[in-house]
Amino acid sequence: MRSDSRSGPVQRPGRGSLTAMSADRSNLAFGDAFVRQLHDADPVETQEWLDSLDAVIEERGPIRARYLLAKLAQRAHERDVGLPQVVTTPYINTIPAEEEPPYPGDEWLEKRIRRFIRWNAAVMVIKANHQVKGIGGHLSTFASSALLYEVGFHHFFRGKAGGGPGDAVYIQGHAAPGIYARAYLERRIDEAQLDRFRTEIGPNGLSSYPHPRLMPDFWEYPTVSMGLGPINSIYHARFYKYLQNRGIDDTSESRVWAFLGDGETDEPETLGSITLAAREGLDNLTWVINCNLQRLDGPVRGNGKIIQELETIFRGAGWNVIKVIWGSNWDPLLAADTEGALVEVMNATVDGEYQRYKAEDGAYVRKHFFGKDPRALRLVEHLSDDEIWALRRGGHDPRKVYAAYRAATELKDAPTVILAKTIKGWTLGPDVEGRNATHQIKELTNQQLRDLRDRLHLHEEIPDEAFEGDRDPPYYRPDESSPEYQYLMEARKRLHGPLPARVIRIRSPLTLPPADAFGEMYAGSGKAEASTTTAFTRLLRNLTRVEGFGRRVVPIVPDEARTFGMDGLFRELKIYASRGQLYEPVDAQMLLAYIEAKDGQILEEGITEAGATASWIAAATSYATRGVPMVPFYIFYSMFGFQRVGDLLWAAADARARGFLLGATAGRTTLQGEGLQHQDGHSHVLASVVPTCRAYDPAFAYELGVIVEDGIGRMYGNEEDVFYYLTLYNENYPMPPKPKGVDRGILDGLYRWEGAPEAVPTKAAILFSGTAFLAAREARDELAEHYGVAAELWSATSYKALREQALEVERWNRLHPRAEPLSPYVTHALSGIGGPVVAVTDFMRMVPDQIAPWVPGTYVTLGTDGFGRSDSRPALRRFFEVDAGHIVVATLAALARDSKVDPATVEDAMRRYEIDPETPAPWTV
Ligand SMILES: Cc1ncc(C[n+]2csc(CCOP(=O)(O)OP(=O)(O)O)c2C)c(N)n1
Ligand SMILES: [Mg+2]
Repeated sequence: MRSDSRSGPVQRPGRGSLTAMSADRSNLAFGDAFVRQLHDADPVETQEWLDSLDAVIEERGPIRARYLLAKLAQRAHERDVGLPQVVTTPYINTIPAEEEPPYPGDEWLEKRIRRFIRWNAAVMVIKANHQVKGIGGHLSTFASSALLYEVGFHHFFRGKAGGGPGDAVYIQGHAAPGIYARAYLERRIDEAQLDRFRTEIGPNGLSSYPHPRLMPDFWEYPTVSMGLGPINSIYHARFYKYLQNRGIDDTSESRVWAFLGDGETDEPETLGSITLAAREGLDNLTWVINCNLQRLDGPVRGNGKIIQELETIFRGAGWNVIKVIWGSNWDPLLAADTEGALVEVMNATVDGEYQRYKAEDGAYVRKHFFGKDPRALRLVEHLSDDEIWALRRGGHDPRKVYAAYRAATELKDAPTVILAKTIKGWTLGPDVEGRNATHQIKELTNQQLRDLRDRLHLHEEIPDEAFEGDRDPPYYRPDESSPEYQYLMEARKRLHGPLPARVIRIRSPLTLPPADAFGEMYAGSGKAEASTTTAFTRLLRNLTRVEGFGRRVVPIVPDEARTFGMDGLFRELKIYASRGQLYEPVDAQMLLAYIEAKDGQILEEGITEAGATASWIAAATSYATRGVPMVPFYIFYSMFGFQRVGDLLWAAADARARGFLLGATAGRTTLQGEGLQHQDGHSHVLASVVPTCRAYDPAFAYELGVIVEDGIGRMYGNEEDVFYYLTLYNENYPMPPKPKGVDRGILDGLYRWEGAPEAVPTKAAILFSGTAFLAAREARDELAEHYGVAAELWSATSYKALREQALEVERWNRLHPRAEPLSPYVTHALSGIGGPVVAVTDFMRMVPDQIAPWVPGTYVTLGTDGFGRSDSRPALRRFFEVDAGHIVVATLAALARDSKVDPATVEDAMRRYEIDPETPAPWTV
């Protein structure tokens, strides 16, 4: 293909030569795939154009030729000719110097403020490490991005004072020290707090990273697990458009800013949803990628250029890309570079070299960078080595950064990414700047600190005496009457107050649904069979119909609505589509038609569990971000929940998310046929690790109703920062009506569902959850009929809740040795059984094992440990040893241990139910 003469001479990508590289790439897309398929209506004319081009290349060189082609492409674009987009541009700033707006601030005062902040951030981390060896903290991330934040703080980020929700700013986790340092200047935190950076046990502690769970009045968005901030920011911005388009809240005055690291872009979550942002035209979203060319271990792309790589990806995805590579003092050099030699050197230099330059000096840069081309070298003849050294990177130049932010915020219909080139560890001195180890440096010697003080010109503020005797030098904040303080505060006043600040101010209260919204759940299904999934769909529909509340319900699905029988909601609630429906759907005539609408309520996220979870987080934190509580129900394959997006759900808990997660098609034997990758027997184990997740495994529609009703009350009435995980099954059976007096037990995790058959002497209890109810009930009947055992049936809706309550009681007892010991709920509830307790679940035994220490008497658990596989429900239940026969045998074996039945009885049951003791255990095969 490449040798085809029609596509022109093959250009080999020269080492790092971007011009060559981009020409080569566009040949592939443009020359081959496009031109070869077009009809040449006038070959003579074509040849004339080609000859002209050849002549320009030969006489004026490739740079002139490229200019002319670019100009032609520009004109073609202006005249709507429709050419494929160029995705890579030369390694220079996107905004030319002459198009920069004037800087609106006082550059000197802003520089002074930055210096104070840089100083305090460094001293805070260093002091923390002197106080507690190894406590950690980061100096160089913020050192590289200080200006990126500060331009935002002085000129862009809107706060919440005055009642509005302001902007949402996702701060890079490792930049936290700089944010504290600014808050200190603003008098929002004091020295005592700075001294407690990373010492959170006790009062006044500052958390290592942004954690709303730990600093609920300060941090808003957890970001330190790389990749999660970026994806959350996209869905956050999209959720603002959703609120706007549905007429629920005016979000037009809020922007979502996300600051991320260049290394962080390797996370699939970072780049995985960027096309959504472009497709949805999220002009309320601005990403600032701090391209310091380094990650933790070393260079991000030593052999390439991360900025160029990201430019291609983002442009290809439809984002507006603004590269901020070179500072203002490069402008005269670039203006003088009439032959394009300097740009060529810039293009040809790889990041590993750029990093090295900044760890050397001006003479080195002259020789190794400019020296690559004699014409480039001539451009800097008039500069001293020091002046060459002072040539700045774009991300450290306020004018360049301001111009980029301004352009980003003025653009309509597309998200913007700003690729800002910086130096990791900037201003921290030659031992830190650009060094591969810079990320983890958290201490500076007394001398290094003095040097930092000198570099920041803080001699007056931090005099020499401050360093005497190897003391930690003090923090510094200018007096309230100082011009710096006045300037800083004035800017924040103009922009509606400080930031970050997590303020819960309900601007649009939610009316809770009345009890009768749950009536259908409580009535039962009579003789008709239903699954808990269909019950949930009814409940969801009923809730969306509740006047005043229904509009706040946000159903979220990742391409599984049909799987869960929710397609019936498409017509009634409609699927959210920011541009409405531009086509007539194939099933338009049908009742269950796929209806999209601009004010649609359902968020149909497509096949992205990470995206759908981020979407859920956006809705689940709307009470805080906007003061508009929304009630999200995110329903998904339970196997693709915690297992797939566990870290996002952890971040959701950190962010104090409130909402419902529904793990459908739950269970390792109930979802028949699907096999190893689909059958979930452990999401309740994974859910058990999240402290604020209330996890339930209901068996009946009424249990579901009770849990959701209580959940809405807790989260939206009582303002509890918890969320719910409920598993739903797809097996049908008649849903019983709600018995009297069971609500408390359902919520606490356990209640007696049915007493034992009377007049049967031997006692036992069977605890079931979810669909294990069926086998439990059958086993109860078999035990009574064949073995004279009277087993009570108990529904165990939440082992997690039982365990947490028991742990609390146990702790109380431990710490109150003189008091009469209290009894955990589970112990108390099961105390009157008078026989063994057998628990059966469609999840791993680890789930019921959670309560083992507190069950009185003999306790046996049956569950689905091992890999799932495809087969029928009866075959799977036999295989995993959770069918009625196995429950009977387990109950009798427990009774035999307690010497209440003879071992021969157990053997008899094994024969009756054809259980072979030599069968290998399911988790071993
Ligand atoms: C998911 C995850 N993996 C690993 C880490 C550990 N980690 C913290 S910072 C860092 C490097 C960050 O590099 P970059 O994104 O370029 O940020 P910079 O500090 O250079 O601005 C790593 C690997 C993490 N915080 N989260
Ligand atoms: Mg980096």
